Amino acid sequence: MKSLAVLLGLAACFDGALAHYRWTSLIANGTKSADYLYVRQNTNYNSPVTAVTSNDIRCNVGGLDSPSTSTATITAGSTVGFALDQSIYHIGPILVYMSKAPSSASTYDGSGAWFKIAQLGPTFSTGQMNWPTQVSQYTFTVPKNTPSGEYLLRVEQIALHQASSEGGAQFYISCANVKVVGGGSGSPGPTITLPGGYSASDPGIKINPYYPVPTSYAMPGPAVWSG
Ligand SMILES: *[C@@H]1O[C@H](CO)[C@@H](O)[C@H](O)[C@H]1NC(C)=O
Ligand SMILES: [Cu+2]
Repeated sequence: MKSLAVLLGLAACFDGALAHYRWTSLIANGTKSADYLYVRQNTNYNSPVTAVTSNDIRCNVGGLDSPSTSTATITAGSTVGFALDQSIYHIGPILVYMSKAPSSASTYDGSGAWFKIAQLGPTFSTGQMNWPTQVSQYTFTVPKNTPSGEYLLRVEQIALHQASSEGGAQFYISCANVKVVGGGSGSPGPTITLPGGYSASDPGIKINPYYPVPTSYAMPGPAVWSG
């Protein structure tokens, strides 16, 4: 007869079909906005994206267009963020990217160049790799030198609990429509495309986070552009 612990363990493994934590709202001017006002709503309840070669890696399933999503005005150099509907409960890094829209953010499909503006990885202590826990929001600075204009702002958490086999990492993604004002004349980079910028075999994407305990972690994607 199976123990309760085993049953719970099995339930935790079949998480692909369950609703997960979602990045539902944008934080700007120190205020959390309404759910899906500025954040494009995905249509998969965050049953996570796992194929890095899919267009879904940009803005999640259903996020490539979102005519009902508004565009938030944000000031270059200010603190912006994303809040979740529930705290993150799988280990893994958080990364934030931007991509300039050819015209308006609301009609942009994210097929252009993406640059990274923030990331949060693990810390290491004797024999341990420690991940951020109880994260219910993540805030960061939009570089002061970001050129003014409309962008997609993309946040992702990459869950690594099943990442020891290729295709096992889970990508929890949301994109917001933003209009940067008060910007500068920086040249954001290095850039990647999505899909394209990640490989399923990247050392930060295919990794056994448990054993042997890693002593370093390579954040996926390009270096952070700090302006
Ligand atoms: C933030 O404040 C600026 C300046 O008052 C305003 O123009 C902008 O709309 C605000 N953005 C949001 C998302 O509330
Ligand atoms: Cu899960």
